[in-house]
Amino acid sequence: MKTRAAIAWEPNRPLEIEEIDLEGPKDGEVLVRIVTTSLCHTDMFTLSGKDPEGLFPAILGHEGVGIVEEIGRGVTSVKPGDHVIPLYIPEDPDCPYIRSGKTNLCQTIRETQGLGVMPDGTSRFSYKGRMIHHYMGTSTFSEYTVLPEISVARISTEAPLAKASVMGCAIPTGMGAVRNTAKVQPGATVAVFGLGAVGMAVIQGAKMVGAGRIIGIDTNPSKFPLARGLGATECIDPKEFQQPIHQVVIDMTNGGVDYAFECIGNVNVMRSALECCHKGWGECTVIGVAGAGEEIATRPFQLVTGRVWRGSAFGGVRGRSQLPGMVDEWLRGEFSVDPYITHNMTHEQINTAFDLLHAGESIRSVIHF
Ligand code: NAD
Ligand code: DAO
Ligand code: ZN
Repeated sequence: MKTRAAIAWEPNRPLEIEEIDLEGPKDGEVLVRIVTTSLCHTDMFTLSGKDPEGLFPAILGHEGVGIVEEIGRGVTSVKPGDHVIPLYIPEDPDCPYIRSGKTNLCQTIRETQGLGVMPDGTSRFSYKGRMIHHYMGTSTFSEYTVLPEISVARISTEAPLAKASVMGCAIPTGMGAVRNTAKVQPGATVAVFGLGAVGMAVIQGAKMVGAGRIIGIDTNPSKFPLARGLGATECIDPKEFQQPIHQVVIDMTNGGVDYAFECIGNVNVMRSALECCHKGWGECTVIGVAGAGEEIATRPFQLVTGRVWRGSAFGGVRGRSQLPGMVDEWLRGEFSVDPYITHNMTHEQINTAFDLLHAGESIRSVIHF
């Protein structure tokens, strides 16, 4: 079949919308019509060429929602008409990592997904006979995409598809990091570095679990009103201080925070986020994705004296078994996705979404097909 898709031909080149060829779902695969997709910093990072796994040409996009149109042989858990969120971390109940109960990092299709192809080693996308890579196993910047059955989460048909794309990455990543990874305790003091959609979801998650103080930190103060609206008790701009930001936070909190989250992808800030944690118990969760070849550093004594450094992917959320429940929380009114959606646009305007995110002017742009 044909589908309209935004092709990333090479790093730093605007996406080009073309009608491309899409092969139908093979065994164990599903064809999904994407209704909306939103732009995450990670798509922009891959287009920048700094992503160690970035492959070109590719159909980017990993934060989306759609409707199952067709299923391949052997697919039993979804059917045409189901509403689904594509998962860049699949969930195969037979994967030993999933069976361990210790992680959401399903490995069943890890190798082929990293190579930009489907589990049989081939791509479903092509343009004038040239193979185009899948991206993160999702490729939601195409009106139609093909995914493995284990890479879709069936959600309630009550969820408005015009908004649900943000449940495909930012919100579960931030909220999940608070609940599943850091396990923030009621009354805790929390520092959030980076107030994009991911940082905002950390703030919202921290408020929901009853954190006492939530300190938002960003070099772009235009993010502060929304952060306060979602639950930040204080917001600070590192540029306004003479001292290093970790020292500022330590001074504000009588020795450091209980939990810090890095939601930027900056290795220097990852260090600050660790070092602003309280001696003896403070825990830093790294969510931001750093560029190829970058490394983090600290004095080992920071760890010897009780601080913990850890990371979180997709908020530790197991997509098929846990994401539908998070969507239900949204539908019950336990949180709102509206504050994250600062812009709505058409597929043809997708490069504007990149410009807005790059300029720090958007939280999430939702692209409607
Ligand atoms: P975003 O671009 O919307 O937000 C980043 C924020 O960081 C911006 O508000 C920016 O002003 C701020 N910032 C930049 N440099 C700063 C500095 N030195 N100090 C303080 N603030 C600074 O990005 P996003 O979509 O919210 O994503 C955030 C990060 O999380 C990215 O690195 C993205 O790749 C990553 N991510 C990781 C996962 C995961 O599962 N681990 C999932 C989604 C996104
Ligand atoms: O299992 O080795 C693995 C990696 C799984 C993918 C983890 C991706 C999480 C970070 C990328 C940001 C997503 C928007
Ligand atoms: Zn993302």
